[in-house]
Amino acid sequence: FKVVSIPTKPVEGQKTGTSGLRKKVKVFQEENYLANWIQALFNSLSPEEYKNCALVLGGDGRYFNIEAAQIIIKIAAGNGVGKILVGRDGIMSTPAVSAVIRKREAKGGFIMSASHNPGGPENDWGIKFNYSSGQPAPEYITDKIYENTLSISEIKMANIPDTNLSQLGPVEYGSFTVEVIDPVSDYVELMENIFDFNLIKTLFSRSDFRFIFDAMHAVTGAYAKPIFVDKLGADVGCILNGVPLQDFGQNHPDPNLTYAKDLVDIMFAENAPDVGAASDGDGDRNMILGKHFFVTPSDSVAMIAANAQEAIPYFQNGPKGLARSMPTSGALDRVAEKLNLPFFEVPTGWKYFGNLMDAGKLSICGEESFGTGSDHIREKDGIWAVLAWLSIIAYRNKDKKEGEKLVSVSDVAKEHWESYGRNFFSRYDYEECEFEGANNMLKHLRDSISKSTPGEQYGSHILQFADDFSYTDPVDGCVVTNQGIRFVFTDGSRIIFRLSGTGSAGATVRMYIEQLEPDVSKHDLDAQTALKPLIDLALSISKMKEFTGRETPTVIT
Ligand code: VG1
Ligand code: CO
Repeated sequence: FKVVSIPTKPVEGQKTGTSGLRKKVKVFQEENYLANWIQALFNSLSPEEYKNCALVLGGDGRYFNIEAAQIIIKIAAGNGVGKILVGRDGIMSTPAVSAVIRKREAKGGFIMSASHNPGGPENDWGIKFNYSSGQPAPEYITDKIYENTLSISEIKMANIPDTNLSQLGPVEYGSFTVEVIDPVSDYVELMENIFDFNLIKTLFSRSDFRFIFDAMHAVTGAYAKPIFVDKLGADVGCILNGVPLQDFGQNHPDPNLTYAKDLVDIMFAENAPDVGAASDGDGDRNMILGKHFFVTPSDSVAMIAANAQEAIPYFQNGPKGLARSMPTSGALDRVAEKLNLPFFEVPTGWKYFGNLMDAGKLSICGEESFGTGSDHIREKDGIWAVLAWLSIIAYRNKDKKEGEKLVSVSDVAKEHWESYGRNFFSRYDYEECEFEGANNMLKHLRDSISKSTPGEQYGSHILQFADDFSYTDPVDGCVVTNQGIRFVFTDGSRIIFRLSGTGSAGATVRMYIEQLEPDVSKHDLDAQTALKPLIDLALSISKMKEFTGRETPTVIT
């Protein structure tokens, strides 16, 4: 095949955020917009990182993925890539891409997804690049890509025909091969090696246990039936919204109390199932519900960590270390302390966990934003988290006879709070605010932290310190700054503010509130009630309303 050189000019604004480049579909459809970024990426890697090597390509099934896949394949061929392993119909979840990169020793992979952002012609599209151990590209690579987007002048594209993405198997063009692979099988095999599938199968076979999974018309629709139904024997009716759609059925494919409303209604109805779960657009997030019970993600990772060794074969020698993102609650810290494990607090975004895992310092980690995972891959993993909870419930009930009362999700959670205390947690999102107001609010907060002094009284709390979080990677020494403004109090409560790095319009302000409650008699309080005074304090410290003009948040979790 021939390589055609296409002249091009730089376009503004191609800097990646917390997780890849996300814009409206219409922006990506502008001439050379995607092609420029992909070429800039190749310009940022050294030739040995891609020439004659394999790269993986997958996506969450959203609108524009099929066109985008063809562009990416041709530019990869034009730059001398040896092989592209692409998921059938362009489908592959984020965790599965990470798994396939690792298993097939590819040098990296592309994920066509804007994750939990809505899809369709009027909504969002996105692209992420993952590196050779399957982790999101580190900042020095994404910075380089951005620099190269500012000076790009040429796109190298192979003049090969469009690939039939529905036809499994390899197609060769001289030195370049594009192979359409089953997006599910490598991933399922990995899950079977991590969990005791027979244990979960026994739970599913009980007449007194019911499970429900909401794929939100997103990518886990492709994984749910092969895993929950075909392998584990669940009833096929347990899968809601199981067909991936280009517009996710016009919903936000975001598994939280606001956007996974169908599932929440079912789980809080009178005759609710025992375990309910959902995953997001690209399959890396998860929400776990018990009957009439919501497991807040910060608790979920702590509870998985506390139960992992006994319930999950992969962790039979105990986890090596635990980690969470900075705004995630301190529930996990207490587990690390009790199990005497190394513990790390990293900035928001999964890319910071990878180095710790590669260095053998970290096994289980999570984020408050419905992300949970382990070192089996280098991404957060929605289905993994669901299987982890199913394993815990299955293990706790393995000796229970039919009809005997089962240990429920809420029993596991309440027992956990009893021994560790409960970290009440809530996040308020103010989506699509004006940039100016949001930035001024952050400026005001930076100003307040510089004037604050430890020991000061804030409501009923005493300030331990206030800062703008920065992180030094203990493995490679890289430093990142300005990762979120935090007010940390002596009683373990925290108030945190940061701006989102994943939106495609305006500025999204996130406010995180946490308070530790050791008193068991208060554990049954609703989080919003328990946190009310601290929330009011946070709103007044930040002058939220004054700066953003918002009376109420758009999403509360
Ligand atoms: C959000 C979450 C963050 C998560 C990121 C990507 O980022 O807060 O914890 O890692 O999304 O998740 P931000 O910058 O908007 O707060 V996903 O499922 O979009 O890959
Ligand atoms: Co996601």
